[in-house]
Amino acid sequence: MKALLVVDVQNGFVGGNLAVANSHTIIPTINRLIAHFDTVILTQDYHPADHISFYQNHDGKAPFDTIELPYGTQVLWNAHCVQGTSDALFHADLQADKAQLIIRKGYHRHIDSYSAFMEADRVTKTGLAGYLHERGIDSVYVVGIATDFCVAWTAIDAVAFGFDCTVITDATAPIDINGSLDKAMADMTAVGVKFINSKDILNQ
Ligand code: VGL
Ligand code: ZN
Repeated sequence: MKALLVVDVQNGFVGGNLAVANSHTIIPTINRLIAHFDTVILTQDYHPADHISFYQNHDGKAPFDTIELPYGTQVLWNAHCVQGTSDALFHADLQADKAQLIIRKGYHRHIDSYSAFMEADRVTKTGLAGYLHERGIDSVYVVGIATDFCVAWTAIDAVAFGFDCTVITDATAPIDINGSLDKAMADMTAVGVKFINSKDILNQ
């Protein structure tokens, strides 16, 4: 059994507080994929206003600076996808109605979470792996934003949790800072994530 995992197609990343270039162009493709899959799961970046990943919460820091945290290096982002704000809502063009599950992540003040499976401390789990296992899903197809952060970490963790994982590349959009896209592609490839184009699925 397979599932489509739609990562963070939210206002914040589509023209919002952490706008990702050209991210609106992938939404029609994602909608066609949603129509094609029987099981659709959405993730939602969902931070408290005092979240540790926001540069505004650190004196003297600028967007894309990094800090060292107990769990490793953390990129500092413009404040985005704050709980209860329109920035955190799914983009209006996304056909979100069909989704059976929404995983909210990044809501612990002291821990960021790019992955839909496990937060950046690499200890705190979201419960997604258990949900998929209980549903008998062994194969996940990942789309959404951003290719080099939440999509990549989610795909890599999907493999780590024992799932067959494919990223549908033309249904993703990257941030691409300081070589992050090349690194993410190499990291995903190294653990066995597969890559396809949406037409490989939609035209069959
Ligand atoms: C993301 C940076 C910060 C993402 C989320 O969805 O890729 N990137 N929060
Ligand atoms: Zn975030």
